Amino acid sequence: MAYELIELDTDGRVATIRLNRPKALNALNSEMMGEVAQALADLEADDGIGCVILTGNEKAFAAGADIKEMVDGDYLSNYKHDPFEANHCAIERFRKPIIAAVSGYALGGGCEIAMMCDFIIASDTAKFGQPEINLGVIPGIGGTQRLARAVGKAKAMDLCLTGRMMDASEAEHSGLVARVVPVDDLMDTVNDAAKKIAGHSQPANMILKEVIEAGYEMSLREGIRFERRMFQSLFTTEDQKEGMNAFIEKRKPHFKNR
Ligand code: CO8
Repeated sequence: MAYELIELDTDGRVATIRLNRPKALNALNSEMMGEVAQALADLEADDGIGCVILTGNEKAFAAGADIKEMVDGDYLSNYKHDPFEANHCAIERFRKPIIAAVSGYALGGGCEIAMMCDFIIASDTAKFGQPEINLGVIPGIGGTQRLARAVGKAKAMDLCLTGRMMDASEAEHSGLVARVVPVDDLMDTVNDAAKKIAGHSQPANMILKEVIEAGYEMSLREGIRFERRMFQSLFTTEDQKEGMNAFIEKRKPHFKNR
């Protein structure tokens, strides 16, 4: 499928979705997020893809939801058609590993979609924030919830109530970001991580993601029990036999993703 506002590239088992509205700092409009949702649906169905990277450009991952598209919105049409739910939430529903590669601005909805990914690798030029309060609104696609879980209540309150930006170093120290690398190394670093992930057993990757995510909605005891059941379930896969036998035979595993 031809896309207008994103670029989709594949390299072996890794696919990269690049948000591509540079003049608007990749502001998230419905068309672009519809394309992201479509691309993710195709990549999820494609057994040849094991990991996805979501990125922007050097100046902006995304500077938020498109304010010009939102300005005339009204409650009833937002409620009835919920333009945010279907498209943006395709990222949080995506079942294969997805990494956000963030350089420049990740603000408002941009920060929120980065947080929907499994983890964020940022360049040292990245800036994160939830500045919606400056527009008379609040985060609307999970920012208040995911940010508080990632960085704790105090910093989430600080960021959301003041609308200030947080640099890459503060984001890493507060737990929002997994790694920070020099801007010129960002895509190589993320590609290396994505290739490594895509080379693992796909059922194990998907179950791992599901178990960690589920833990946020469960007690510790329930989470541990769920982890144990899912660990046991992986002994139904050929990949478990291959992975363990490869270790014993001192060779690299060749996972068949089943
Ligand atoms: N929406 C629409 N256009 C934008 C946005 C945006 N969020 N951000 C930047 N742009 C446009 C500007 O209007 C400008 O366009 P033009 O050249 O036509 O005037 C162009 O991008 C470049 O922007 P600036 O000239 O402002 O660039 P600067 O380098 O001076 O400033 C900033 C960069 C600081 C990032 C600044 O652009 C800015 O503050 N942007 C808005 C950030 C913001 O408030 N984001 C939150 C938006 S609300 C939100 O995300 C709600 C999420 C919940 C709902 C999810 C639904 C999708």
